[in-house]
Amino acid sequence: MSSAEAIALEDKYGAHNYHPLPVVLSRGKGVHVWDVEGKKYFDFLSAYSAVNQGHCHPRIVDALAEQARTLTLTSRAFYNDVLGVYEKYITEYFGYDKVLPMNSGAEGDETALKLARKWGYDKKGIPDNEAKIIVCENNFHGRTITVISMSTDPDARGGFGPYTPGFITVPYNDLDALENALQDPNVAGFLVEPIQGEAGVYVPDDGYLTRSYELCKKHNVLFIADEVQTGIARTGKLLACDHENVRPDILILGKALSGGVYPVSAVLADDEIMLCIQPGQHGSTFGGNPVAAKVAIAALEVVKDEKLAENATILGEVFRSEMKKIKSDMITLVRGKGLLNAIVIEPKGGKSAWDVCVKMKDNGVLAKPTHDHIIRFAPPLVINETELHEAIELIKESILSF
Ligand code: IF1
Repeated sequence: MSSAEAIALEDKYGAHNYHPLPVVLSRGKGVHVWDVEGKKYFDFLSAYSAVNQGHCHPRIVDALAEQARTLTLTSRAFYNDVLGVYEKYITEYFGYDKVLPMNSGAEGDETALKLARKWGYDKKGIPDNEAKIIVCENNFHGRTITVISMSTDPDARGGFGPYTPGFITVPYNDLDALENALQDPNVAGFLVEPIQGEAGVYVPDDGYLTRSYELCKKHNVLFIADEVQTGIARTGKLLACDHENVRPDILILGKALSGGVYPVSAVLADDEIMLCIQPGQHGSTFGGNPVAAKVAIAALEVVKDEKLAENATILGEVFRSEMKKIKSDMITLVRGKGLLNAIVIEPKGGKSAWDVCVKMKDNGVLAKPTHDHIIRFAPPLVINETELHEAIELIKESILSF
């Protein structure tokens, strides 16, 4: 199949809910992907940080294959011999009493919202149906109706009303605004991305997470961290919250929890919160299935065994310093943490971030703009220094070609 044929099929038979870069991929291995014509690329998007362990990591694929031949799905109507082992492994791995396993990141956020509201009613004594959740402007937490009800992005939320009520929006990285919003006694939780990914890799001021957490505790409000994109070693620590030693009351994981091999998400919390949901009050057909459980264990083992967080810290520094050396008036800002980075592109001669990404594609590096003028760079965390320098040269060449 040619690229043109594949694109035509998707255009004719698939919903038009994306506008992909014109490249048709057919194989992935480690930091590389190949298109149907056999051209090789560095993947600098990693499926939005779901492929932190590298494409088709053998240990994770083997875990998938072995369990897929044994028992794929029991539903939670019955027990199985894998889920409990996974639940023990992941709760000890992140240091929480319990986990509620789901599939997508959005389901993880929805689960966290239900937990926070239920805790608000059962434990904080908020009057029924009055619970509020504080969220940040320019957040991204998924695409469901309730999740976009929290969004301030017209593209994400426009045209899908009516919206779920009960959300208070504050500016990101603004402690005064948060403290002000926390005066409302009916606030159950504060949901925040430790670094705002989709917004363009906004790294908050040092201390923002710590002070936010402290303000939440002062007002008996749950601190809920959405680490779907920033978690699993992406920012140079196992969790982005670890940079400030903040332990979220509710932790939301997804994406690289499976290394991009299978849809796996998870919500972790201690008993006081988690046990507010009782049988029949939440669930999912595939949530915590045996294949997801085995895949997630393997994906988490790889993170530790291959020291992906340490590698992300070291190579993230290299990447940002090299990006800052590029002599181009198109680059107005370089920011990020670990291997979650972005450059802000000033359009030049009618050329935009999209044009830079198309040029990078031609030069063998795949990345995609977010919000028109920001290019996010997030290679798999298994990248080594030689590969990073090779990719940096291709990125430089692409930008300097304008
Ligand atoms: C798309 C964005 C990234 C997320 C955070 C929850 C979710 C996401 C912090 C939901 C998902 C994905 C969704 C995908 C593109 C990508 C994305 F551009 F949309 F915003 F990464 F920044 N919390 N992000 O980043 O997880 O339900 O997708 O498994 O929807 O276009 P999901």
